[in-house]
Amino acid sequence: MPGARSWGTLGGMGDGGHTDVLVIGAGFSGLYALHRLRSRGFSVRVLEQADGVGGTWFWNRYPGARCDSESYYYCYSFDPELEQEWTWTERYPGQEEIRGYLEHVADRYDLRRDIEFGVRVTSAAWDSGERSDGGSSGAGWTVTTEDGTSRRCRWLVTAVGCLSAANVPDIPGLADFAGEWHHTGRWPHGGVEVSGRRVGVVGTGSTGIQAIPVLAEQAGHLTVFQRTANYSIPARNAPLDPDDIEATKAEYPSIRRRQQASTNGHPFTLSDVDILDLPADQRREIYQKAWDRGGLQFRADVKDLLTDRAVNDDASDFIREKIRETVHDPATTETLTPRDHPFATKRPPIDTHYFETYNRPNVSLVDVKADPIAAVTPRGFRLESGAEHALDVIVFATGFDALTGPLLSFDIRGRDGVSLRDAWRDGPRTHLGLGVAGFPDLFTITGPGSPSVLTNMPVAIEQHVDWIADLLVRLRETGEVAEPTPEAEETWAVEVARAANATLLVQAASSWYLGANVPGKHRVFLPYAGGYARYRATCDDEAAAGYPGFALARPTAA
Ligand code: NA7
Repeated sequence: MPGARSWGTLGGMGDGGHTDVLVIGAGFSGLYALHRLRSRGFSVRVLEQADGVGGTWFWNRYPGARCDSESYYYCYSFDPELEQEWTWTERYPGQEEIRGYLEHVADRYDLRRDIEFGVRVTSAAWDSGERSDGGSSGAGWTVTTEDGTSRRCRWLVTAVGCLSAANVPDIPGLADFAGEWHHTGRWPHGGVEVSGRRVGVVGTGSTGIQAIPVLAEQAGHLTVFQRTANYSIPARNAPLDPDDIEATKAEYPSIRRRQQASTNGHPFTLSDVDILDLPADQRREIYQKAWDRGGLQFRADVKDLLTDRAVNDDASDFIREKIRETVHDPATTETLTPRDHPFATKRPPIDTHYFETYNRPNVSLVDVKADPIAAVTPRGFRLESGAEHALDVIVFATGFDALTGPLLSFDIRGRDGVSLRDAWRDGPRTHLGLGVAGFPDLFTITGPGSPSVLTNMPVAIEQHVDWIADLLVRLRETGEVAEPTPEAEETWAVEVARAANATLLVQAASSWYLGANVPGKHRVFLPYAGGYARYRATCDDEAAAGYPGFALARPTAA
């Protein structure tokens, strides 16, 4: 076959081995990519900067760190035996338990022998492999790590996560702070001593809302610095009952079918009730039931919540009323009441006693939208008004440079040495979130333009990896180099924008879905909001049609 070659013999590994695929990252994505690609006959190496597996669950060790998806479906589905042998202990898995699960997966599928830990990638550059004598040593990627060593592979797969580049606010004076400060996504492994100390938390997203009640129980005094008031639904976490665990295990095939057919990768049944047609008492009954059940399912229980502003206003009113009922102090209640965005247009947190925490005598709330943080002094924060807040520990629960941040944290260069940073100067462009024009044989698991953070991540990850694996099998057979076409990228950008604009999601001006949380970041809706099932069907159509969105070129034969 013209151009066909054994890419597995490209070599270049420091240990003299050979690799077809380099995967960057050993979280949910990287582990499954290694397993799946290995099972399809590829040689694979994973480069991971941490000392262990887990990705975001390796780093996010802040007090209260827990998944908002329920344990029975926040897990892999690729192996029914794994589903049966692993037993979750709580409704929502905590960080330690998820990390334990991923360690189990790494051991069970003998993944560690192909993972290099403590290795930070600094650059990746593609070349066509064409030699000056007209021959070719084969196209591929050269991946360089912090220690200066390089590895060569045919295909590069990024499994760097969507929420892994910490967003630490650039506040003047931080370096001079006499206490200690930490970002929740880089929490010290030995923990942080907060007992009896004055702790300040900046941020009331999902992370802050999880951490605040736990920190409040330990701290001498906890001050929350809130920029945007947030909605939250009670999680109602609890230990799992052994009978429920068995019932769930027996139902896994149907749970998985529902996830695959869903909008968000959750196995929830969407309500078909037009809620505004109902009288007030019946509407309230529906909201109350969803509130009592708890968790992200609240969204599924209210039809058109994210597409009809009147429906959303009604549901948002219910949550605002719950905040009023829970929080005792009227001024605190007012500051905590979200008014500037519809419910769930920013990632909706779920909580354990979040609003109740503001009734504690050792907790206070500061509105830093009204009076922003001007500087960090050696003693704490100084606000623009001149007010000072003395602190021993600052906790930045300030989120992440989402989706694009992890991919731009190292230097990726494609055809003609063009950098991804330059290619994405006016915002990210991808085909299906999986590849980028000008970057041949690069595949981005949960990249911008994929449903990623709008879905239950393991579902999206398995779909991406399986799809990429099928394409790589074809490329191995044909010897083709694959690269999205600019036309396909344009078509997909239009579809990503259309899908977002069909929802209320674009109405949250300060949302990280739009890149609005990072100063200077290009504003564009980053994930695909058209729904997981629709996205999967689009990917399947692309494959069935022979990948029309990709230029598939044969390299020069050696
Ligand atoms: P988020 O959801 O981005 O929340 C970050 C919070 O930090 C949010 O309340 C921000 O306010 C606040 N923030 C960010 N920068 C500042 C500055 N400079 N000053 C004051 N407040 C600030 O991140 P999370 O870690 O909570 O959650 C990320 C995802 O992880 C979550 O959605 C789940 O998918 C898991 P803002 O709202 O921008 O005004």
